[in-house]
Amino acid sequence: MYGSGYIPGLDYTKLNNSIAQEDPQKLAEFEAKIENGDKIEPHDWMPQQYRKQLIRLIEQHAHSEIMGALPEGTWITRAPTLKRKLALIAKVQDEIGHAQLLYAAAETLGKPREAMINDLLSGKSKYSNVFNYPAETWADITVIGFLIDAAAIVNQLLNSKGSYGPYSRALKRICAEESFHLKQGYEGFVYLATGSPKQRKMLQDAVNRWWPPIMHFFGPPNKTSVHSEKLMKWKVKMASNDEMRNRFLDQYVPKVWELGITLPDPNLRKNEETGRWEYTEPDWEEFFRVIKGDGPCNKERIAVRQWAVEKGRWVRQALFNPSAKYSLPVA
Ligand code: BYC
Repeated sequence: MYGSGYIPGLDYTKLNNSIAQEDPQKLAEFEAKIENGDKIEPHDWMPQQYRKQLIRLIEQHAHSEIMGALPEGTWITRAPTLKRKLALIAKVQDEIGHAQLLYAAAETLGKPREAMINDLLSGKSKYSNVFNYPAETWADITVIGFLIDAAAIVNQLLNSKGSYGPYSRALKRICAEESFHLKQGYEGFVYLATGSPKQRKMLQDAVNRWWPPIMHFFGPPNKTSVHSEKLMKWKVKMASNDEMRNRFLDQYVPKVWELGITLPDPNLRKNEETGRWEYTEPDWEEFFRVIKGDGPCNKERIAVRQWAVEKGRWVRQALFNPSAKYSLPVA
């Protein structure tokens, strides 16, 4: 009922976690291809666990894009100027487009889109922690546009060099658009940081609120990351969670500090000898609570998606099965 790139013939629900039963010859050839930097394409042989992990990760990424549009979407009607309203509408539209690209990439692995949406609604599939927090003021939109888009670009630029062709190509296109969002976000951030005392305070408060979720964005520390080892071996993930976090801090903390905006961590500093950033570990218990569905906005976000599924059903029916009878929703 959601259409597009789904390749039938594979029962994704029967994928298991074991590589022990894989044909060793095929596995060796697959790993040699990856080692060589070749791309894996949908019809190539791949271990069950590679397929399963990719479905999990790409699907989670797609869900994050549609959920990410929600906090931003709540500010379209309240944007401070027409210029900013138009730019925000365009950005939200882009994020939904990213989800379309990513769902299509995940479908090439055998999971139908309807199943992905059902798993999002039931809480079986996760989406990015950051989108479970409210956007309280216009400055929150600016922080999302600058720092969350920046964090996403660090992750996506690296993984666009990954081994699975459809994901890698989707990420390249997404990064081109995200780079534009980042410029837009940074411009808005500089505008508030160099504005009136009230604007600066609004921005500083938003940065303070968003800093812990942004630190969480790259996932738990390496030593507790569950999937990194396998994903990095198979070049799905091109850097560890801590490495991505470090790259983000390296590129963006100086940009925040040079505007006189502070970050709510007294231990945040770059160790010039090691080149690594030192920081207070964010509250990882909060992170796990939020991604398991107990964040400030989880219920609200899922309810909006549920509403969209119900209100859009007749459109999907009309598109994919035009001769069938369908009923228009009552306004
Ligand atoms: N949020 O073993 P680990 C955007 C989960 S949207 C939620 O290290 P992995 C934008 C993880 O799933 C772009 N859950 O995981 C849109 C696992 O749980 P399960 C968002 C997280 O996969 C609109 C457990 O924690 N980007 O830019 O090796 C407006 C253990 O973690 C998170 C993506 O989605 C998290 N932050 O690495 C503006 C990138 N972190 O599944 C902007 C795609 C970890 O075993 N995802 N978990 O139950 C990835 O690259 C990887 O999944 C991660 C985590 C690096 C995030």
